Amino acid sequence: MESQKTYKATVIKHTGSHYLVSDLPNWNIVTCVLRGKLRLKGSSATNPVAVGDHVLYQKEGDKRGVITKVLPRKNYIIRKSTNLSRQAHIIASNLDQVFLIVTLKFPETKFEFIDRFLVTCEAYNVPVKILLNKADLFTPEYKEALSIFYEIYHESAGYQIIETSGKSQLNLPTIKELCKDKISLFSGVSGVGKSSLINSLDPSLSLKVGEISEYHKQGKHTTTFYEIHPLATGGYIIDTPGIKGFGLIEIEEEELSHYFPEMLELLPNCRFAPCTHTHEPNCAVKEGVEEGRVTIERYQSYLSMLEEEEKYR
Ligand SMILES: Nc1nc2c(ncn2[C@@H]2O[C@H](COP(=O)(O)OP(=O)(O)O)[C@@H](O)[C@H]2O)c(=O)[nH]1
Ligand SMILES: [Mg+2]
Ligand SMILES: [Zn+2]
Repeated sequence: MESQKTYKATVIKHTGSHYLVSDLPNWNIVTCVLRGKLRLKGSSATNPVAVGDHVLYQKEGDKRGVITKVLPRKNYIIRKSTNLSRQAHIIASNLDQVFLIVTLKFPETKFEFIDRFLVTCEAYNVPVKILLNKADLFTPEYKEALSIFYEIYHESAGYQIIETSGKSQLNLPTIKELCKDKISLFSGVSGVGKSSLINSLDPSLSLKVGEISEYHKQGKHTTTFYEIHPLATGGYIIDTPGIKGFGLIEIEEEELSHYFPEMLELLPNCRFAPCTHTHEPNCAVKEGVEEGRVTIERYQSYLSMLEEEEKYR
């Protein structure tokens, strides 16, 4: 039999049984299924094909096709399905950047979540910026909390922080500019205003706001899936439907500190290599904590991740 022509495309949506693929930057959508044996191969991930994947497919009629191959991923964001689970889920792949949306209150984003997410971005080579959202709520009483936040994540850890508000439109032109010609994932826990912010960037998307949290959805059929949306002002964005926590995956104990930029800078000066920066003498990271170059909050997150990783050994 003559071998069939294959086409290259990007997965823009996964709906359970089907994958919508498109020849970006065009927007010709073809509905695909997976070739059977593709399901079996591959990693520990529960999903063999993720949004953002570059795939090869064969046409079956005009608007239908069969995915025959997933091309190597430039990067991806992966999370444990639940905290106790060994199974992992690839959220999205081939990302140019991630915006981690966090809030100080309503809801308060836990440092633990932020640090786990940032570690995953570092481990899987995804550039990340922090959007401190709902900035319209920042009354003078937030001054101290804000300065602590900047000290931990900007001054010490080195991340860029941009204050945003979908409500007051704060810094939206900056975000639009950053999104141009790129594929960006907007992530963060439920309720921080991701969908609202994306709607403010492009009202034509009209994403659902105030969705129920992951916790309440458990056991029920859910219709929220990851999806790539074209932004009117250029670029593509992926919203994250309600996540509550973030379980780390496939990170070795000895390399964990490499994914804390402020520790990575110091660890060549540790006496021992590898050093876990816990019990070892002459540890540059522990000295960094004492001198305040590494914040105690991030060091504690590091220790708790280390402990958790040990549990699964
Ligand atoms: N004060 C304020 N509330 C916001 C803002 N953005 C979203 N919200 C509210 O926060 C809740 C959750 O918003 P949503 O966009 O669904 O958050 P998501 O779960 O992260 O997608 C809704 O009640 C929104 O009205 C904002 O910039 N300022
Ligand atoms: Mg949402
Ligand atoms: Zn050390």
